[in-house]
Amino acid sequence: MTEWPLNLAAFESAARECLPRMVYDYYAGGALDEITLRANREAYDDIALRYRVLVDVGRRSLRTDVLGREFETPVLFAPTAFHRLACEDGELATVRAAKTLGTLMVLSSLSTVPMEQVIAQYEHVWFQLYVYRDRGLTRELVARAEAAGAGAIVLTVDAQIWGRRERDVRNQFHLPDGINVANALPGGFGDMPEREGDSGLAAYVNSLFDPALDWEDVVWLKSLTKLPVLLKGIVHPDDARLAVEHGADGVMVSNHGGRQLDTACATIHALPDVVAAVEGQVPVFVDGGIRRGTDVIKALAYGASAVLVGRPVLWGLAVGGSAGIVAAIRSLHTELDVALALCGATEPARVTRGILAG
Ligand code: FNR
Ligand code: LAC
Repeated sequence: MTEWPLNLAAFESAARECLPRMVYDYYAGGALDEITLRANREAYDDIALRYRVLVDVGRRSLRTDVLGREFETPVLFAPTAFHRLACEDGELATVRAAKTLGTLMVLSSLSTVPMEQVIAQYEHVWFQLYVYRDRGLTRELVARAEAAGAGAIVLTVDAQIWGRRERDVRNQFHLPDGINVANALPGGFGDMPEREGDSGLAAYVNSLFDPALDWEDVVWLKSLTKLPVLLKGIVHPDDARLAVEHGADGVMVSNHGGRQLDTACATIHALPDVVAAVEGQVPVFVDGGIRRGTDVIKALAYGASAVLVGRPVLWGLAVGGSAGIVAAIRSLHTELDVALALCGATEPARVTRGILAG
């Protein structure tokens, strides 16, 4: 493709054109009535910017510190499953894009390329963990990620039971032949059952992931690894406090992109209380519905260290592989750069709460 879509909404439209219906629906969809899915995005529109003027913004940068490392941008890649549904190279294409952009990639447990191959491509990959009932397999996943060179473990805490995603039920979502849960193949959990009349992924998760996960498991996970452990899927300030108490090295405010508990609050509304609760002891990140440069500014203003995007990466991947992701995320960077300058800030770290009206 010589001319890329103009913005992330246009990337999504182009991706819808080129993906099979079952795949597009799996990527795009949310739980039940998709109220949270929409709220994540729309909540940003209701926050107004009270910009500053007459600041010299002639020299600007998007550079951002994440856990002591400097990245080219505050826009990180959220973990998303099954990239080979969008592009033959799958997660290998994604990690190449992360490297080109100088950002961080969080690799899903449900990768369709073995984690070792992905992590070998780039020094800034974190591994997202789903805890299997089979704790031996879980321990092995953590050990493999650490041995392969992952920089942190991101424990997803909002998906012990699968949200009901009606699009996937209707489409009887399953992995086509030749695509599997590559990280779990040695454990014998690489294949997803095809269930008549239901989502194959829901069947996989509900039978294999551990619904008994609790705070003691955070301590257990910390004991398994020297890597930082971040918790993804927190929206309540009391949980943010508990996360810090149990040794979490960071918190990701997320509702899984509206795919789990429908009518859960928009993440940008949950962010300020979580930031207040952790009292600067650990960094706070946010994802969900970030589609415009101004959305990023608002998240930073509420105290996020950086943001993550999920679906925008998948749209770029579907439209143009690795180059497509780079183009999609660069469109967001362009908007962010303009928004920063027009808010009177020269870099993400200089965005303050004062630029939010009200
Ligand atoms: C996800 N998400 C997710 N999260 C996670 O911890 N592990 C995973 O494997 C996945 N898989 C996944 C697949 C797809 C198709 C989507 C859309 C999302 C959730 C993801 O990390 C993130 O929280 C949301 O995608 C953020 O919202 P946006 O940016 O997609 O609106
Ligand atoms: C999802 C997963 C895999 O949301 O987390 O589909």
